[in-house]
Amino acid sequence: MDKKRFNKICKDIASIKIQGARNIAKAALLAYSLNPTKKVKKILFSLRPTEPMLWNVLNLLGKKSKQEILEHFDDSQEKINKNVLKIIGRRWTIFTHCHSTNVINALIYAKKHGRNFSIFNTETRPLFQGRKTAKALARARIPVTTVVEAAAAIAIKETPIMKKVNAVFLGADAILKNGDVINKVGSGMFSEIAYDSKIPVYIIADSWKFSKRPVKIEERAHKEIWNHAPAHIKIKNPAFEKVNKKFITAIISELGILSPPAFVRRVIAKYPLLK
Ligand code: RUB
Repeated sequence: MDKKRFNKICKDIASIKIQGARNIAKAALLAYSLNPTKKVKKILFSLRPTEPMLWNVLNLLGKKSKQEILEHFDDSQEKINKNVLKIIGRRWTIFTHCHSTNVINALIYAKKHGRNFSIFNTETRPLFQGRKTAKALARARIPVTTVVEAAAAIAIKETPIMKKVNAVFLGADAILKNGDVINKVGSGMFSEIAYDSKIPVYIIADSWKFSKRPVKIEERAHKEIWNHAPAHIKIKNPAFEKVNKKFITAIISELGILSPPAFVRRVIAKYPLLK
């Protein structure tokens, strides 16, 4: 195997240089196909513990070809884009968090298809993935305003442009069999704020993020929050958070625009091999 290439992919996944469920799964597929052994699979699974799309993709290899799996990523994104286009209203303001390729690609597609909307996004501490999102949207000429997470309630409920945002769009790392979703920490809190203000919350995600198994929440290095913190200060750095299905208006995937329970029924029927 090309050890140098393999190690570089692992390092980039672990350090969040490669981030987001979809990019991680694609990169892991590439790394695994360099040397498809049980040991390599175990190493790849351990890099980001909250990523069922990574497990699903590696477990499907053998039952589906690498080419078929790669095609799935693009086909499903195309269908997601078309589904998202159906729901974006005129002059909407949309709130989003962290960096999700499923969300960003759908927004760029909507812009290209004549939708006029603007975005509020969070900077996403501690690693600032929100800046990546803001840059990608600005490059696509989508008006974007970045806020600190602490300003999220203000941004969601009373933006300077409109009374409140029209919708919250979030990606997903995992969609669980009870219909709850796991996404970047903060997602649960923002969804609850939106729910209380009767603002719809859409999860925009490839259905291969579905997991029948329980999913562990990754706890990341404390130094991401406070490097060289004085002694006796405890730091917690959970990377993800559950979004209760009651806050979710719909999961928009390649399978359609579905309520969480309807999504779970559809994904199990369509992809019985997903674990
Ligand atoms: C990224 C994150 C994204 C999901 C979905 O967290 O929470 O919303 O992974 O991304 P991190 P995508 O930066 O810790 O990986 O739509 O790209 O699959």
